[in-house]
Amino acid sequence: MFKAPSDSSDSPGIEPQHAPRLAEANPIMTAADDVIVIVPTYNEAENLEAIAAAVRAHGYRLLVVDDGSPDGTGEIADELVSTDDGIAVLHRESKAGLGKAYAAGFARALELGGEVLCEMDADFSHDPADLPRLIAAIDEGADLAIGSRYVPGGGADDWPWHRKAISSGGNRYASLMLGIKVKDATAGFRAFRADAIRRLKPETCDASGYAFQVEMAWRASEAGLKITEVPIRFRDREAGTSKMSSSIAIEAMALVTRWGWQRRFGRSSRSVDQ
Ligand SMILES: Nc1nc2c(ncn2[C@@H]2O[C@H](COP(=O)(O)OP(=O)(O)OP(=O)(O)O)[C@@H](O)[C@H]2O)c(=O)[nH]1
Ligand SMILES: [Mg+2]
Repeated sequence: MFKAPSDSSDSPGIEPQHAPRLAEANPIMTAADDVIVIVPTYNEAENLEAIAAAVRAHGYRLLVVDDGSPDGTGEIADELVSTDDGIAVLHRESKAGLGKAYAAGFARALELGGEVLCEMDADFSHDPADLPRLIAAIDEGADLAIGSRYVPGGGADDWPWHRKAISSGGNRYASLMLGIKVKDATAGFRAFRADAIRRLKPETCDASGYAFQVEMAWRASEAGLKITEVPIRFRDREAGTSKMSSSIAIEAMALVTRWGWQRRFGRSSRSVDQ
C-alpha cells in the first residue's frame, strides 16, 4: 500500500509581496511520487502487469480500480500490490461504469495524498510514455491537461472510420450543446491538479459511463479552470476486449442532450459548488 502523504505544513513561509512569482520564473516540478495514475480495469488480465510496469518505470504511483473482473484482473492487482509499495488497488463489487470507477478512484487518490491525479486506460491506447508531457502541462500552470486527438500533432491513426466518426461527432455535439471549447472533450487520458478534483467533485457527476469525461471537461470549463490540450496519438488496443457498447454511447448522447437543454432553457448549468 502507499506511504502516508507527507506533511507540507512545515514549508518555509515566503512573504508574498516580496517573493518572486516562483511558478512563472521557475516552474515547480511535481515529484514523481506525488503523481497517482488511476487505471480503471474490467477484464484487463492480459494488460495489467505491463501497464503497471510502464507507470512505475516513471516513478509515478498507480491506483488500479477494478470492478470485480471475472478474468482475475483483481487478483493480479493484489499480487502487484504485495510486491510494490507504489501500487494500490480499489476493489469494487461489480461493473458500474467507467465514470463511477473514476469517481471512486479520485476519492481514494486524494486520501492517499496525490498532488497530480491522472486518468489512463489499461489497454495501451494511451501511451504511458506520454504521461510526463501531461504532468509538465500541469507544472506549467494547467489545472487540467487533456491528452487530445484533435489538436495539431494528435490523432487516432489506426481507428476504423466509424470509430473516428463517433468520436469526432460526439465532440462536435458536446461543443454545440454545452459550449465547451475543449477540442477533445471525450478523451480519457488526463492529468488533474488535486485541487481541481476537490473543486469539481466527480462523485456528484450524473454520468456512469464515458459521458463522465464530457461532464468533467464541462465542469472544468464552467469553473474557469485552465485547461491545456496536449497532442497524443491514440492507438487501438492489441490485447483484451473493448467495453464500449451501444448503451454507453446512448447514455452519453442522452446526457449531453439533457445538459444542453437545461443550459439553454432551464438551470444555466449544474454548478460544481452545489
Ligand atoms: N473499473 C472499471 N473499468 C472499466 C469499466 N468499463 C471500462 N473500463 C476500463 O476503462 C478503460 C477503457 O475501456 P475500453 O474497453 O478500452 O474502452 P475504449 O477505450 O473506449 O474502447 P476501445 O477503443 O474499443 O478499447 C479500460 O482500462 C477498461 O478496462 C467499468 O465499468 N469499470
Ligand atoms: Mg480502449
